[in-house]
Amino acid sequence: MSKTIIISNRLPLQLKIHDNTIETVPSVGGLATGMKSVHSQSDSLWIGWSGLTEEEFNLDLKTQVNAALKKHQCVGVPLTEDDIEGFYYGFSNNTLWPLFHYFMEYTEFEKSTWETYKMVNQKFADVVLQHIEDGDTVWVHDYQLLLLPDLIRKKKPDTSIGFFLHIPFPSYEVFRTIPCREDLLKGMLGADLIGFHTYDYERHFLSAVQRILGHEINFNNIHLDNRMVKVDSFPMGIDYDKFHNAAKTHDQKSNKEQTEIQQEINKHLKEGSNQAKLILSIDRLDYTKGIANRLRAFEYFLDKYPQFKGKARLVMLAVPSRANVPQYQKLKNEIDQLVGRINGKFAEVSWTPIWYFYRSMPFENLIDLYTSSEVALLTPIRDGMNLVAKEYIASRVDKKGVLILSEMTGASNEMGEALIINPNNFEEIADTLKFALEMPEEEQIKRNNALQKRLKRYNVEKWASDFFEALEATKNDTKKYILK
Ligand code: ADQ
Repeated sequence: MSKTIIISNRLPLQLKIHDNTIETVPSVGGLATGMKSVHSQSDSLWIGWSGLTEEEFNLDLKTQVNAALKKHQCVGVPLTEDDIEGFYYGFSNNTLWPLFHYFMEYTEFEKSTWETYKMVNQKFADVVLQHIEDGDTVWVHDYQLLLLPDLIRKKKPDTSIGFFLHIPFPSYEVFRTIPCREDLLKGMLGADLIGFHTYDYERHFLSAVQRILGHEINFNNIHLDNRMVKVDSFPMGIDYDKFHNAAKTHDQKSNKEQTEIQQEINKHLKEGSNQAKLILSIDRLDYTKGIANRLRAFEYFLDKYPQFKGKARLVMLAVPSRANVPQYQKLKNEIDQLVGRINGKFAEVSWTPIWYFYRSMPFENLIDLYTSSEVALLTPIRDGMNLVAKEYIASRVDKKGVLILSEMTGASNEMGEALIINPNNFEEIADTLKFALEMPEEEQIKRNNALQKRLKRYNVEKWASDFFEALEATKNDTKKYILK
């Protein structure tokens, strides 16, 4: 019987070693949730890195690891510390990530990390080829595995292969600067269907293919010598019901059942003179997310509209990420300093303008923050989609709350009822914040009603099933094309 093989850099679970035994914890990230419906089918397999390097476990543990993964229909790709250094921290996060997000000044082109990237993509291919059978369908995810579709195609030419990019695809003028541009495009073109979050990313990719490789393009079909590749946009959704239902039960919790964070928030809301509205910001700590800009814009807002001192508070949550890449360490220091400076400048005895958390939070705490904040302020400089924007809206059971969202996120294309801003325009952010904090409730409800309906309909399951249907259809089109 044919099966589906999902491949991503990381597996949808985390492994922990306790007293020489292995424990598995499922990941809660968007991709893991999104693919759950596909992966839970009895005939699916997920291939990726387990999060533990080869150096981290001995032979005995390795058998345990493989058995634990097998229970979850997963297979690990064995990677060493050097692999992770060159492939993940090096080429993926020092070259592709900044380049694809238009941070050319951060983009390093190093031959050695490119060599490791190629070698690790081959390691993924080797594991896939050990498990693939005729008739299987393969879905490869994201920028760490751009070469994989073609590596599989070369050995298994009849396989149906889909590829989805979770980050932006940059404009041709930016993409052309990378020395290995041809190899990257050829790698992706091993797929039958290539998906992006937005039409813009799709257009950028088609234009790069046309200008760099010279292939003929007909609408969104790329004609290769013996095959056709289809390119399309599939905006990723969230598990709407999970967020909405969690927010519903959250409101019914007794004091005792509440999390520590919720008790703190409640205390703050009850403090007599302290009627500050909460402005929420949540991201991984990443330079693409515009966190420093957001802080500066918030400072400018308090300077321009001093009537909000004591009346508004920024709750900023940053999840530690890629902490051993130098740019991320620099950014962390910059943010620490900015928060300290702004709090020092404006704080009063009963009010601090910014609450800053630098850590990952359990799901219940995210829900606490989503449901307690009157405004969400999301200002990425570039962001493939941005799921936090969608999660915030899904969690607003009473339909109140205002989303301020950067026009540089993929999500802004589908969320026109949000207040859309340019993240580099502090004037606009300050004015929009004032507008949001003063927006009448009826207007908030009207906007969120429309947003919620859309998010519920185009949830993450629909995203995955749309992609699979399109892949199936492409396979049939391709057959016709070959027959002609
Ligand atoms: P990310 O850059 O990781 O994803 P995003 O889409 O916002 O960005 O997803 C972040 C996820 O992490 C959200 O589901 C959120 O709930 C969770 N999260 C955030 N802060 C947290 C915290 N403090 N504790 C726990 N969880 C937290 C990449 C691309 C995006 C694209 C996604 C999916 O960069 O543009 O939307 O993939 O394709």
